Amino acid sequence: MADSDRSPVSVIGLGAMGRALAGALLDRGHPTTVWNRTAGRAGELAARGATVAATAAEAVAASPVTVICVLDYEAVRETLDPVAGTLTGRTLVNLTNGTPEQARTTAGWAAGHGVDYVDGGIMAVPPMIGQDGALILYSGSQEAFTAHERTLGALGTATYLGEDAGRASLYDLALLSAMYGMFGGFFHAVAMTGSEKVPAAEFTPLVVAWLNAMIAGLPAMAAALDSGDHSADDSNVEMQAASYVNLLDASRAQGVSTELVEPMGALLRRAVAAGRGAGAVSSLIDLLHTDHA
Ligand code: FVH
Repeated sequence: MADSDRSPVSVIGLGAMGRALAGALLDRGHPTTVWNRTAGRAGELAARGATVAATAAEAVAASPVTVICVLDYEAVRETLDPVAGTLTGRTLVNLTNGTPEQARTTAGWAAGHGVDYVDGGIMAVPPMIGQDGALILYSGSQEAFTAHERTLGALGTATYLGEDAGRASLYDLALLSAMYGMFGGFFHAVAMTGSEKVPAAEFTPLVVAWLNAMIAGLPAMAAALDSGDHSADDSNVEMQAASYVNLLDASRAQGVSTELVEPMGALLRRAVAAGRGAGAVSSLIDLLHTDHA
């Protein structure tokens, strides 16, 4: 069926994210069929016009495209293995968080059953779904993505990353690692100032301003990473390794655990020991690459 503003869609998984996805589809006028392992989670969606399927097979049969968003890939396979025959000839969009390897394996499983497969990574929290600010990364079958692009646009800004089904999940997890790094730094910073009773709300505007200033430097750092030229810099690794010791010592003295910030200190020390002290901090990434598992 050609994609239109009102193509029917089925949504499997009605956790916080699945409910938001189904809600966004209903908002755009898509006939939406929903199913969840545990009954009773579709009440509000049903009141808004969703059809509640009695089984996963019934949900899959109701639409040319099924979106699944459950806890993990084990739950995906547990749910979809028994309905693979019903999925044949239809499109499966899997927005469950997982690894690139899991995405590629699932793409292989889908191909084996004649299912068009698109994997995805949601860079948004449930209240953002349906808005342009919700970035959703997709990879896998280009034909299927293009066929359903308008429908997927109901969920957020759809960005297609290529035929490799694992690519969306690689980007998703990489972006999450950047987010967790930021959270870790923020938590540690607030713990330090909190050790002297500074309210987090008072200190946080400074954190935001400082991080924004540092974020502005990321494109230049990316250029250094791509070119491999880590020479031109005013803040070399040796200087940063020396001042990092103060960060660790002060944290301990303030009664703050250093568990979130130790790894960067260790990497700086390793870089100095490897003779990289004169280079820019972007050179640290060279030390992170290990062979693929
Ligand atoms: N919520 C968020 O902020 C993030 C944003 C980015 C994307 N993630 C990923 O989305 C997936 C679903 O997350 P969620 O927030 O909907 O999670 P829950 O509210 O905990 O709901 C989990 C649903 O998964 C179903 N489920 C769990 N195990 C199974 C299974 N073995 N078979 C079938 N379904 C299963 C569960 O069903 P039930 O417990 O109600 O029966 C919920 O529908 C996830 O990958 C996030 O990383 C969300």
